[in-house]
Amino acid sequence: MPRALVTGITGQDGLYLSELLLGKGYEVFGLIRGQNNPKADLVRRTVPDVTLLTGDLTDLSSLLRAMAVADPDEVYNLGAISFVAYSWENAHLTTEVTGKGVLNMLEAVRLHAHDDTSRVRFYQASSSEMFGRVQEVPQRETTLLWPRSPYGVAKVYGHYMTINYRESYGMHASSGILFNHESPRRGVEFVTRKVSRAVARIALGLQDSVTLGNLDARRDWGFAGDYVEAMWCMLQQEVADDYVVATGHTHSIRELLDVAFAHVGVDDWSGLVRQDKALLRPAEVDLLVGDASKAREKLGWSPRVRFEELVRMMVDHDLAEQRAGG
Ligand code: NDP
Ligand code: GDR
Repeated sequence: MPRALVTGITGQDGLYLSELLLGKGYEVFGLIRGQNNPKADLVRRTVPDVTLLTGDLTDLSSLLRAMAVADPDEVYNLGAISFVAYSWENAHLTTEVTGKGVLNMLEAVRLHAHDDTSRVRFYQASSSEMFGRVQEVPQRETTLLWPRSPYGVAKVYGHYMTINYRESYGMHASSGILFNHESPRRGVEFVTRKVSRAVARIALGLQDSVTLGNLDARRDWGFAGDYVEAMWCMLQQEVADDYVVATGHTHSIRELLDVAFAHVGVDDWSGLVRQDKALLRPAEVDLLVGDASKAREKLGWSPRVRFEELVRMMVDHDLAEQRAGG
């Protein structure tokens, strides 16, 4: 039975990836931080077969302990402070967790594996946010990185540290440069879920409007359930490498609003959406659209769920959740 250690187990991707790995017969260990983490119950309910180990990406000794207990064949480093807007207000903490946390996890793998570093395969959750200021469209593995947020800068550090451990120690370490991926499990702070939840509540008469920031930014949005398959595929390759994972289609926040409101029968949402300058970011990433041809050719991966279907899935989930009392 292969063994996997997943950091960020309480997050959107941690849950989908755990389900995928358990379905493939893995023994799965999940790193969970904090004393009495409020999301522990959700993990226990959703993936009861996962063994939870206490640890924090900022605490190397806890990572070494987790490695000793899990003794994994594969490590998926999904843990991070992942909300871009928050990263300006908490830049040092974001750097510690999202950036240096990767170094800590790589060191824990290296020290645990002693000289035999290829024994443990490592996945790093890199991000399209690393592309930042538009240099090339669509963005691919070779596109110049120009991050526009403390989060993006921290991810670039983690990305290059992963490559460095591959080149320095022969570690089987891969980075997935994943574009935005969403689902009904997406945190409510992110724009897709904020919109799907608000649209459901407006349709049910529970709120009057939703307040957003920049409506013109464009994102390449896919379904998280599809994207965790790409993570797993990367670690099954003979040689470690880096891959863009994206749909190749881009949509604005306005288009997201069009699809979400249309699903509840509202064609003109202009009176239901407010804009607040406080929600604009100090520096914005205007346009993301990825070229995933390398993942398609080498991993045989392609996304299944399209944008419209994804948005409708999220609104339907939120309608059901709100009807049941939120
Ligand atoms: P979430 O925000 O849903 O989950 C983040 C996870 O990181 C949570 O489980 C959180 O645990 C954990 N975490 C936070 N701080 C620490 C810490 N100090 N030590 C250990 N764990 C910690 O993110 P997603 O599931 O959406 O994303 C997974 C990864 O992929 C992240 O690294 C993200 O940056 C990256 N990514 C995500 C994309 C997306 O569109 N979803 C796209 C590209 C990259 P806790 O319950 O303790 O808060
Ligand atoms: P992003 O996702 O920053 O791309 O990072 P988010 O959903 O937060 O923002 C997407 C775009 O929507 C605009 N926007 C708003 N965003 C939020 N959250 N709330 C609003 O009210 C709002 N109004 C407009 C933003 O300005 C932005 O342009 C996500 C995270 O999952 C990262 O961890 C991951 O690395 C990247 O995707 C790829």
